Amino acid sequence: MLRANDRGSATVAAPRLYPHQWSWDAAFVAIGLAHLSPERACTELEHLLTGQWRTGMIPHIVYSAESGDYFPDAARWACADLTDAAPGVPATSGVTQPPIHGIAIERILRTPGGERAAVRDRVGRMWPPLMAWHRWLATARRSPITGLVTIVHGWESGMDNSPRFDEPYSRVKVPGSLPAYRRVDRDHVAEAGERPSNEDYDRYLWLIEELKAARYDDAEVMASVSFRVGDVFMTAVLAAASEALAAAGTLIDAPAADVDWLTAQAASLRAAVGAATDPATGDSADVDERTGHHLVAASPARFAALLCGTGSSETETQLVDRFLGDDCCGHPALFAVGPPSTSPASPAFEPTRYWRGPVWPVVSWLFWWALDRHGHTDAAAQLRAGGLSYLADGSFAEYYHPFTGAALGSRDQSWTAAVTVDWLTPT
Ligand code: 9WN
Repeated sequence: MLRANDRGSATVAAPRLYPHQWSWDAAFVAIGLAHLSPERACTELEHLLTGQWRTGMIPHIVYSAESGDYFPDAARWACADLTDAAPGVPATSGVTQPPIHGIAIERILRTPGGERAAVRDRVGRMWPPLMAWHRWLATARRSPITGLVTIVHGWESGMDNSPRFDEPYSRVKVPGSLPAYRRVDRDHVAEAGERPSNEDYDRYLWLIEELKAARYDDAEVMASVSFRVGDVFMTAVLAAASEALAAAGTLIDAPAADVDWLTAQAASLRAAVGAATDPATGDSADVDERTGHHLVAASPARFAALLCGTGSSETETQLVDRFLGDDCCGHPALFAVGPPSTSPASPAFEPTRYWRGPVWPVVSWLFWWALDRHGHTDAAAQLRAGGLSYLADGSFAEYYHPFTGAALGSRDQSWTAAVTVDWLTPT
């Protein structure tokens, strides 16, 4: 399936619904491809980097000139028309996505074949752009108040319509001047209840207009866009990826100053996640940077501290128990162990709607990876077994019904296939 979605040097996120390259999808795809060919895994990330902005931002979509059937298309973003920071070719979107790439880079190097000189050389050539990416996140996007990575669009979180963002989105007012658009996504997912609502989409599209008005200038965007959230999940992912990239750096003899900077960043990001975590419950909360409100939501982002580690084995063991408990992966009605995108115990839970209930295999994979890395091997084994139960139907769906295990959303989703390859390959 991954080969069927391969367009030569990039893999489409899904053949019908997502016919372009997405940023965090590409990182997961590279993790899967590494088992088939570490060189092809490098190609995937190199292609993504052709879309990198001069600022260092890796955009969330790198558009392919051949397949246009996705909205918003490149013309709607108009990035290269509005800023010199964006490349003209390939065309890209104007927002970013979770920085999983450092994790992919370390895994490529540690997968059999990753030690080959040709692979190390290619990672070495990607090193400066990857450093620029991490430095951009650290400078343009870290809140001086909370230390969290700030997102300016729900799409940046990767969990677009999660209840995490209900409150900040309620403050995004869509004027009548929103340019008309047609939802192409609904051509590919017949069930309206599996996708975000039309009201959500109006807000998504209005935020693009605000970003365009700011000409995608980082400082102007921070000052003017009406959605700004300190994202605790993204912050924890960046901490974990910074640490993984530092480890990769030592494998390829990258400059020591870069490795030290990444290690220090990881520590400071972990501290920011710690500061956003309630010591009584262990829940981490996003922060609405416009109001200072802590946004407590029953999504797996609550367990962000598990992704980057807490630094205390006692706290972490308690948090693992809660993560595997009734309110998350171990809810008694679940088809198999896995973090539902919203807890069934929450009033916001909708079992089939996108990030408001279904289980997403890539999220299970990410927590599995982190738990395994931090020595919680039994918990990790439960997540892997549960994840594979959802995947056993062979549809490689985008997400799954948490109670029945039925495939939902897009089919033949590349990142779903990629994590399956990774889970099934003996190490
Ligand atoms: C918008 C590609 C992407 C994922 C996101 C997921 C979904 C896009 C959409 O698909 O988002 O970026 O059109 O709904 O939410 O996490 O990267 O698979």
